Amino acid sequence: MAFELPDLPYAHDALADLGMSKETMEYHHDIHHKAYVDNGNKLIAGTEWEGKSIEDIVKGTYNAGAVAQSGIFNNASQHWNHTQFWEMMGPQDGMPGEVEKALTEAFGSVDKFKEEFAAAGAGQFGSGWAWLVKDTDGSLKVTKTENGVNPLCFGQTALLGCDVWEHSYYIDFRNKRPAYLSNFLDKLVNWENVASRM
Ligand code: MN3
Repeated sequence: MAFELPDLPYAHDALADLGMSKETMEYHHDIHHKAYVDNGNKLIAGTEWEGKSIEDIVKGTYNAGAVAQSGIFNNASQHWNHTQFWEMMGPQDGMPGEVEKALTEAFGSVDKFKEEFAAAGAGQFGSGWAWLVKDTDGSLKVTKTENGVNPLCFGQTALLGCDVWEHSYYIDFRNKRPAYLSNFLDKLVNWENVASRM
């Protein structure tokens, strides 16, 4: 099935008061994400990947250790990443007890989790993502990945992801990636969605 750009799960200006402006959403969703969808569809047409699920395409085209991943991988993974990212944000009602408990058990406290996640995102050199994942042994871990690489590549479940490509924060935070990350963790995360992924 061809890739399709999903609608945002909220209005373009829904997160503006929380630190992600309408302008960022218009560029990030309507232009950047759409480009991954369109380019992915062009590259996949006529190949063995046509008609395959996006998860199969991401896992099947990931080439561990490759400096530059294939065009199909890059576009498919970024389409998947952004689809998750939109769902992982939203006006929030606080953190469900089960998430607080799991983070406290794994990291010592919610604040310690946030410190580790923010450090991973700030420490990713160049473009990439910071993640909270459920690893193959069931444990929760914070990871960072370059470019479009994501937890699917390692058999992990993505519980939370933050896009640290400059296009995600430059309009609202300019070069201040750490400020973007702390705002993301404190105001933008839809913890109900994180709970549903656990
Ligand atoms: Mn992005």
